[in-house]
Amino acid sequence: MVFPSQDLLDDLAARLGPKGFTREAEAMTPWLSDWRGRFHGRAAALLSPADREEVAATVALCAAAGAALVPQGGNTSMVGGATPDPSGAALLLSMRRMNRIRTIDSAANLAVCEAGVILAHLHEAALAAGRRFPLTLGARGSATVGGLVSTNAGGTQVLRFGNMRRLVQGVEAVLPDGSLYQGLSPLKKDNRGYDLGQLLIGAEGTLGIVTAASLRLVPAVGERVVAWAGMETPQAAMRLLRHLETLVGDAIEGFELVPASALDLVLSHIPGTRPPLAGAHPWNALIEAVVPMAVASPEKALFEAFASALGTGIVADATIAVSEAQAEALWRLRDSISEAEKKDGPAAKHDISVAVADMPRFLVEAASAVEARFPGVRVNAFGHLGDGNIHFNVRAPAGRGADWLEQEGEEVTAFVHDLVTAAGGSISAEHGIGQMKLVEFARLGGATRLGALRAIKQALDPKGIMNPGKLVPLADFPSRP
Ligand code: FAD
Ligand code: 2HG
Ligand code: ZN
Repeated sequence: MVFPSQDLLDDLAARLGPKGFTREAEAMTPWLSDWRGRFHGRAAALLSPADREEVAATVALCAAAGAALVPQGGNTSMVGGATPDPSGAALLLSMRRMNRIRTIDSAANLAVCEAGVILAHLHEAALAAGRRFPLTLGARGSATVGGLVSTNAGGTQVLRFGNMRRLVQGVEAVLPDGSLYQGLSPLKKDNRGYDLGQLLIGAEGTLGIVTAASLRLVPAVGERVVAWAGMETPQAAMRLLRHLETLVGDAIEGFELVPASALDLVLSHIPGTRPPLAGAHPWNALIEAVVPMAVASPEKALFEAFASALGTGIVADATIAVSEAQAEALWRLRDSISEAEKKDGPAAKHDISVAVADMPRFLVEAASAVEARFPGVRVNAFGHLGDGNIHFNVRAPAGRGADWLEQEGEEVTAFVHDLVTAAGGSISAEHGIGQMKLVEFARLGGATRLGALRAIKQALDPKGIMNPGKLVPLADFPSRP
């Protein structure tokens, strides 16, 4: 990688001004490690452009010099996607100053947001306009539109509204040569060949810098009902989901699987949390049903569905929140799992998917296989059961520290990923590849997929300046024995 010359740094400083350019360690350090504290990098400077013109000028200058850029939004990546490498050659390109919601059109149900808009701010703005942006996740207070688009983020509402790919109408981006792609057009139909916007969604900053996106809005929440149910097995949880969908319909938009291990972590590490049910259950589900204004309340339907699920033994116990405060408290139990797991110690993290119907059996069998193969480890498998996407995290044996991840993490991960691959699944359901999964992606991605990815990367970013070392394995890594 080319180190930026003093001339390039001077040009960038002059173009971006004091608010947009710094080399001060104090300003840069918080952004040089990932959220989980697993990856640590260095950067030649922190660039914070204020608008798309400044982004375009920055990229053009870097392209001419062959200098690498690492785009960053809220820095909540789960795969080290926004952390530069330790060489210090790359320039960190923060999009956080570009935080303007350009328009909210409630008639067209569209919001045009700059890349640095924080998800929670978009939620508030949509609500003020009588609408809702339905995608949400635990990092909503920091994750940005640009990061969400670039990782094709999922979250806890995918069941009903899909992931970012389904919610993005158009993308505006600066391509690796510094040109501006203006793809925010509101056209409903447009078949002019390859869809560049779709290509940029999930590209993890390797094909360009997303400067803005137009996002689909849905009707505001009229009423929501949040409930918690305890059960014996993940199979019972899947049966409950299907049961609720039959009786309550598509009002069911959140259905999150929480094992006793995850709940225990939250209750021991997150202040102010309380057990949701009187007794403990091996598995739990957090359920959210939402209807827009003017539609009959889902509460009665959910209550009756639970009554029959209790009657048939699918569910052992259940509670329905009777206030917004209680609903928020139940969601807090779910949304704090990553934080609690982080406080507890190291874990090898696996964001996997298999066919939805196969997941309950897969996760029980895979957990037994992993715990038998690596004695002492503790599987903490939670998340988006209704999407067939579980965070199959393997916690270090009790008392082991970060050295465990260094020494055994790779082997554990390869073991889990081999099971997933044998089941026809994906080793990255929603978090992307970043740097964390690069070697495993090279090993398991398949020649056709990897060949196409490399060809696209080479065509659009021939100098390899966009987020190098992420997502696209440039070389074949040696296969594991
Ligand atoms: P960053 O972390 O800054 O960057 C992510 C990637 O996008 C990097 O590769 C970066 O280079 C690139 N990038 C960022 N901005 C741009 C841009 N403007 N143009 C081009 N590339 C860019 N993810 C889920 O999918 N579902 C979840 O349920 C979920 N829950 C989470 C819960 C917690 C507590 C945490 C910490 C993370 C969670 N995540 C989840 C992961 C993360 O929040 C998402 O991946 C999110 O989309 C990242 O947004 P960000 O702005 O923080 O991006
Ligand atoms: C979630 O669903 C996130 O909570 C984070 O995707 C998952 O910490 C994790 O492994
Ligand atoms: Zn998730």
